[in-house]
Amino acid sequence: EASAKAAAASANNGGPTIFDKIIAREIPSSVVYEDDKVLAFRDIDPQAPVHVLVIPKFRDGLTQLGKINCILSMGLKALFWNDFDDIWVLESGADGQHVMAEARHAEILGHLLYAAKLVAKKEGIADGFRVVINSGPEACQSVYHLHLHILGGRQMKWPPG
Ligand code: DGP
Repeated sequence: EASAKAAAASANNGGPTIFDKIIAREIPSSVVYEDDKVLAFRDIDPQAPVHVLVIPKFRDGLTQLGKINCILSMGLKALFWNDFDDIWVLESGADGQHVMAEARHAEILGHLLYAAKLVAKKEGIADGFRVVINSGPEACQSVYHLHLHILGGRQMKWPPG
């Protein structure tokens, strides 16, 4: 457990993550759902028959073309939401440890949960599924780019480990 915690802590260097490469299609993933704000893809290390991650696409690690596409798809909203780096604090705060949502993130946070439901429906698990956010080393977060885990297709237990 200590080593899992250490690995999780050292994973957080505040820089771009593997998920940036997934968004940019620099590394392949099995995409389940995508829209202008979020991307959902299968976890590489599934903990249930269905294990999908949903992540926000807006962040500094986007390619230039990705950023232009974001601005085009968001339209005027992008002008008010003018700093793509803002989303960074969703993934890794100044102290590098916590999800630090602020009021302006409410829309994307809500959209992530909405997308989670769409994924659950698409995957045939809408009758019973779990949504998890691991936040910080004590939760063994290993990738510091905000992501929702959607787990289902088996009987879940509580409490989680
Ligand atoms: P967390 O512990 O909450 O930070 O979960 C990160 C998840 O990301 C973990 O379940 C494994 C998954 N993951 C890590 N690298 C990759 C990758 O390259 N591709 C995919 N599809 N999933 C990955």
